[in-house]
Amino acid sequence: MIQSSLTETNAAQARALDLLRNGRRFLLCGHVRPDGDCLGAQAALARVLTAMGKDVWIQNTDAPEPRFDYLARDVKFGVYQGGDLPRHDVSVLLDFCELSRTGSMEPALAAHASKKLVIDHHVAPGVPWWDEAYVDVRASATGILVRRIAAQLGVPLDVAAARGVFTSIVTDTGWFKYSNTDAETLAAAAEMTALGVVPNVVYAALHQRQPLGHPPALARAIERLEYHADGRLAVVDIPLGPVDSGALDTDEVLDILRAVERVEVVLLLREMPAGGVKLSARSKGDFDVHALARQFGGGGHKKASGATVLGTTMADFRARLVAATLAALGETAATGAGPRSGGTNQAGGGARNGG
Ligand SMILES: [Mn+2]
Repeated sequence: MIQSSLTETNAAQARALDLLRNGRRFLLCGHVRPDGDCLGAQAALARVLTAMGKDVWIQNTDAPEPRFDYLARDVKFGVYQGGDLPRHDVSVLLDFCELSRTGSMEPALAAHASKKLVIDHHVAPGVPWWDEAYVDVRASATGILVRRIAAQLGVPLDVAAARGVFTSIVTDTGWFKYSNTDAETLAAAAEMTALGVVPNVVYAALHQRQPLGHPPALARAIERLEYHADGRLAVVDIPLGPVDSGALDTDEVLDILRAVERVEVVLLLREMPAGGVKLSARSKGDFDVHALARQFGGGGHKKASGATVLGTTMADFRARLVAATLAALGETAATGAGPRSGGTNQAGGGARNGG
């Protein structure tokens, strides 16, 4: 089973491999605010293509967070400054498939004559617009797909590529604790370790370099917890201001809320400095947060999805989102009540009301 996913391809994946073999100059693009899977997959694919003698540029709208410095030592993560893109004949989108998620690079990428290749493990919304795609929605991380691609191209991974794949895996599986962790994931992690990745060093780099403000920011975020539907739904909204969300590891907030036995769905909302509200939705059981996020123009996976909603206020979006979630849970929201009152159990003795 593990071997077969490493060697077997479907027709679309075979065409994607041909494009990687035949292309000469590659531009690897990530989504805005690239996460560990996106950056890890970019790093790994950059090393693989470089080993094949290709010219490779990585370019994202946003610079990697400092915790990814250990990846940036081996590959250069370019930041798009506007204007012309590097000369290239294949653009590769890793860990997403919507051109709009490249942020400010979108117009330049859309106008460029390059072939567009998507390497992704998300459920694709809408009509396919790309030239080729290497997609498997069952893969736990995009980095897993890059490992498969390297094997299928016959290119061994070096330790820098292995660090990328390992980073992808641990980011998207929450260090092997989410339901997407499968045998291929663990086999890949073992292989990357054999190639020289030191797991505890990666863990320390990613998770033990928080600023002094992190625990207080975490505490203030958790204080905003509100339960609905007898605790089946946990909601935290973080407005601009009171919580320094720059100092906050939101995955940690989501993990803490999911640890509550009754909680089935967690919704984390953040007011964004540039406007709009960003949603991170997680499910612990059968609840489909992908279907929920789709209602608000987002996407992702069944148990982990997100959306960024522009032109709304936190209160308005939150009310619509909670109502949609309660409906999907088969719960009826209390009528005639604001989002913070009826049908809501205040957490922490109503700590919420003070803020
Ligand atoms: Mn991913």
